[in-house]
Amino acid sequence: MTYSLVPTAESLSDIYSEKIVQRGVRYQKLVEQFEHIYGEKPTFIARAPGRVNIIGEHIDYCGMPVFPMAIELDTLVAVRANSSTEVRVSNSNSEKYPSFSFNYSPDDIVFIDSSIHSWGNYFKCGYKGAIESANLTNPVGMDCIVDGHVPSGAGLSSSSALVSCTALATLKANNQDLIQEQIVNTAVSAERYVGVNGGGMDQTCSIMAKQSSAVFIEFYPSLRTTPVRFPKSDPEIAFVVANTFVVSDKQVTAPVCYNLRVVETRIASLILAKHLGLTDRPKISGADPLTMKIIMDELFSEQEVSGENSVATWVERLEKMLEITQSLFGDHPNGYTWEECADYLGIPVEEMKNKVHVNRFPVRAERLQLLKRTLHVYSETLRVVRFRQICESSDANSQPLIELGKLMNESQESCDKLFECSCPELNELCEIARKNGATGSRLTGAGWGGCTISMIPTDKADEFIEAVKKEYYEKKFPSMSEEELSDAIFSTRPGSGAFIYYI
Ligand code: NG1
Ligand code: MG
Repeated sequence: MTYSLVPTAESLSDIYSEKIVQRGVRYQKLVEQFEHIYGEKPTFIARAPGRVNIIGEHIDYCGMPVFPMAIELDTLVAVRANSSTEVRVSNSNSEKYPSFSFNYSPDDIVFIDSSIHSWGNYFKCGYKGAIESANLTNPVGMDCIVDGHVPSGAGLSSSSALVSCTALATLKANNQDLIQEQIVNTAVSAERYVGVNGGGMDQTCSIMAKQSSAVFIEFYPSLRTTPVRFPKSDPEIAFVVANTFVVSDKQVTAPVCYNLRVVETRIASLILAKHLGLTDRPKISGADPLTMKIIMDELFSEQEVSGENSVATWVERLEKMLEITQSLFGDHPNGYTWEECADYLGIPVEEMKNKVHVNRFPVRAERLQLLKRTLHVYSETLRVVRFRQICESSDANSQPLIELGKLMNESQESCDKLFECSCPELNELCEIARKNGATGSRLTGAGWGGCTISMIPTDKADEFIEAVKKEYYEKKFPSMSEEELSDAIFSTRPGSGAFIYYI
């Protein structure tokens, strides 16, 4: 399937339905602003949404499936090709996000200084990724205005919305029709230019999500997305996002947080492969990166299974991996030194570091917590698979709000205790949410700050929001305005994926 460069029927109905007034005004305003700055109308507006992860945290880069949904908040990039080689970029909020411009040059195709934290880096990532993946040697110049409505630093993937949107816009401006998967891959590797060794969940969700559904995303052996609807329940299921206002800047903390977690899971995978005698298998020796999903698939590759993707198969394999993890790493509850890991692998520390790309994504740590991280990855995957199963089962006696909520709570516990990516404020907000009727509440996105997502019966959502405002926000931020509060905590439903809107 080629990526639809005109709005799909779904996105069209999305534009022209209840949201028409609101969206119409926003698009119109952006067009006028564009004309004011550049003297002509844009030719199209690319749009990509933020996302919230419902369950499956920090396992995308381990090759494991995740379960996010696109949110209705999105980023727009209005574009017109110009006749120069210059790319000029403004922002609708120019006070906070100053304009910049750059020139395409074949030798130095857009320099991104990841040590400087600037919004423009995300635009440049998307641009650079698009130029490289389409092999463009003579790209058109572009005039652009960015209009972002996804709150930043909150775990809602404002960054990936911008990177995906810019990649899409750049490809479109250069008349490139790539298939959806290529656009996803472009956006995923593009975002790594800011120095975070991210997985592919956010960009995949932003580009491929379908209206009214969450997305079950599988990464290995190949990218596959399955739209999944939340189960009917009485009362219906609602989701509320709440921001802790602990700003976790992944790019700044990467060496001791995000990138370190990636390295810990990669080293654990190398050791697992050796322990299980799999190192000579071509799929293992040739894998870069070697992930926990590859290990699991290889270990069971010779086993006869009834259905590769049946829930029973997933559960059986994951439970076995949890047992192996416990017996392999269980006698080191406080972690390993770099030397201990390298000794086990029989290679020098430097060689091991190179294998897990510490040179490109530097990390700092005395000890590597292989037991805790691996237990999290395999158990979180089990929760993702069960979550999907509950969504898709039509058992009239089930209580999806309770069962799904329980999995979300277990995920939070694991993120906190095993993956250590929560923080006191996230834990507090989850507690407050549960006390006030959420059946499940957990951090969403990378963590260490940012937002929680809570599952709540629809008929309790308003009451719930009021209670959390009182118990969290009024205590911590007494001077917060009503408007700020409505950005801090809001209910959300699955929105549609990226599209291009022609002017
Ligand atoms: P955030 O920090 O919320 O954008 C990150 C990664 C995801 C995933 C989650 C944790 C990027 C672009 N995103 O999300 O791939 O690993 O953390 O589940 O790096
Ligand atoms: Mg992000």
